[in-house]
Amino acid sequence: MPQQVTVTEHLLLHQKRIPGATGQFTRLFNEIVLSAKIINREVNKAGLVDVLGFTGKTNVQGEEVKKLDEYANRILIHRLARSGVLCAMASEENADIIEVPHGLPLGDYVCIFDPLDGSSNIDVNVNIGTIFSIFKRVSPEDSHLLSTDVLQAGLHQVAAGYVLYGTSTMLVFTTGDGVHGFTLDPGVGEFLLSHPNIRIPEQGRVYSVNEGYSSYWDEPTKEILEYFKSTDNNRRKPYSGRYIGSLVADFHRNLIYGGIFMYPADNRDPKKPEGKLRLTCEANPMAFIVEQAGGMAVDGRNRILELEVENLHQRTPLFIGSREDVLKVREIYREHDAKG
Ligand code: AHM
Ligand code: MG
Repeated sequence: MPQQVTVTEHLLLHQKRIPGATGQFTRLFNEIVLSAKIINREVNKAGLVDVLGFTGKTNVQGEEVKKLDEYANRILIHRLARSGVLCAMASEENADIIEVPHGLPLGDYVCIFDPLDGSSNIDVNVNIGTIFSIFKRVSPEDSHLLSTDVLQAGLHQVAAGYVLYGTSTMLVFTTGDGVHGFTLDPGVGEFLLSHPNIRIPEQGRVYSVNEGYSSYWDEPTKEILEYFKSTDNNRRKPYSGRYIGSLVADFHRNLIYGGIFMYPADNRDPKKPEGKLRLTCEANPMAFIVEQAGGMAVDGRNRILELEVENLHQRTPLFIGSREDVLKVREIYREHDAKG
């Protein structure tokens, strides 16, 4: 009979290997898992009940917010606040750091999340996901929380992961000890280990980018695309183009099959020269996961995990995926920089 390791069992094993572990992290993770199951239930009902459509409101970045985003956000904030192990949270949907309500117990962890990424896909039954990133506070436990506790470089993440609501629902995460994937068995309501020790292929065969924006790109990005499409690349044949427009889904496919996801800088909107994706709740967690799986993530020139975080909703260009493909991106940027 197969082993059927649940995510909780997996975490307890992990905890045993950490000297001085208090169980706080496992408690936090259990709340994320429970939130994911609740969100999954609502996502699955989305086509049946009237949770579809716009709320008519916009989030802090001026984008339309749909009801399921709000629901997922509320669930995560509610459950995580009650975990007793967090000192602060931050969400893509909230302008500021979210403090744990007065009177609830506090802990050392900080959790940053995108409650429902790819929400423009909700109405058409296309995959969406939840992304999370976990840090430990750096200021002393009993002192006042500082913004630097939340705005830490991705390098300091202690865990990161995503939930993919798809044909089956998966939880993929790292605690710095490889990347492991769990699939939700809806019959028993548990995430079961289905993809232990995921390794991304060294070189992919897929590129994922919104090519519709190519006239807004800088020269290196245009050249990068030509490279992947040409017969004169490492593979001696063009890569396949695959773009869902849902980061979690595009990333997950590339993680398993190999490939590169790109959301480059563009000059479409002078207010967003860094592209669309957010460093704290999208690029950093995915970069931690991809590196733990043997891949790479850069903004073109620099490693994502080393970027300085200046504000919660900072955006960054993102090139992420198989090592050889991301190295090529960096090489093309370097050649352009050398030419001046
Ligand atoms: P969101 O956080 O508002 O859902 O936006 C992020 C999503 C990503 O999932 C996806 O990679 C990207 O937006 C797609 O953007 P575009 O439609 O510009 O290609
Ligand atoms: Mg998002």
